[in-house]
Amino acid sequence: MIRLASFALAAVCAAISLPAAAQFAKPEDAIKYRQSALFVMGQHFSRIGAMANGRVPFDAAAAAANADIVAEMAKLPWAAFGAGTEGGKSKPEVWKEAAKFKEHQDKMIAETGKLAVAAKAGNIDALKAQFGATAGSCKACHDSFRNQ
Ligand code: ASC
Repeated sequence: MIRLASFALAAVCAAISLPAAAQFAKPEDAIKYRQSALFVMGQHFSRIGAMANGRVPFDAAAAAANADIVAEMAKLPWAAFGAGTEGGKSKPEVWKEAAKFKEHQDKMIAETGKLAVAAKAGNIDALKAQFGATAGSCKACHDSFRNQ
């Protein structure tokens, strides 16, 4: 039993310390994973956008719940851009300009964190402003790193 438990622990530790690319069985899985994470994030972000743009009535609790999901999802895609996972809509610059790509990731994670804070303030104007700043961080990265 102890031996089984220590084997399981060793396997978990190895999984955590492996390079990100090795966490996906194949490159297509990494591409699907990052596209899925960005899709889910986009769905919840657009629900906030609908409120920010006045297409649906402002609902503070819904905005806060959606913004929390956006902020969590924003952390996920990046581990799936490892070496050997070129493809999808990604431009080669993702791998050629890794430092710049990382700056965009960090900026987007920071903006979505601020969006979650703004959404909890229950103030539509603060939400609108931070929705715009967050969308700007999405767009800036897409302009340089995503094929349309
Ligand atoms: C969205 C969404 C994006 C961004 C981007 C901002 O709602 O899905 O990718 O905003 O369009 O320009």
